[in-house]
Amino acid sequence: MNEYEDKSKGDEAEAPGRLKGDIRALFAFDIPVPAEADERVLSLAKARMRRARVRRVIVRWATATAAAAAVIIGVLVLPSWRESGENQPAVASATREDIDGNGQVDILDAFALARGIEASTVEAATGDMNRDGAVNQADVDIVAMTAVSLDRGVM
Ligand SMILES: [Ca+2]
Ligand SMILES: [Ca+2]
Repeated sequence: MNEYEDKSKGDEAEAPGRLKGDIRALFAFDIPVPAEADERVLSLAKARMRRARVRRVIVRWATATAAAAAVIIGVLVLPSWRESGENQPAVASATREDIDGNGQVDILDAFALARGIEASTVEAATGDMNRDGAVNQADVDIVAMTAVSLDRGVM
């Protein structure tokens, strides 16, 4: 039996006292570190943490800016682009179903005709789509069906 052998027999083995002392001596550092070196290491670590913090702020700011840009594009730019007619079906502006006269037949024309009927401001010459002599819901339905069928033709 040499001096490093474990003499304990229980489940919790424990290193003998001399082995513990030898291990401690092996890993004990007694190297003097100048205070300037300590300060330099500390300041380098702080500078590195500051740069990492700035990077995180920049990433968060860029993410928020991208999200805001997406919202702005979705809310402001896309509707005006749609209204510009670039992706609207080419419909003859002289169609009777174009109630508001903007050159396109869409569901807003049906809505405008329905409002006109409700306010009794539509004349038979402009609102009587089926030419039955009356301006009523049947004419609104014709305008709505025209708008829907034109939308389907685009897709
Ligand atoms: Ca129209
Ligand atoms: Ca009619």
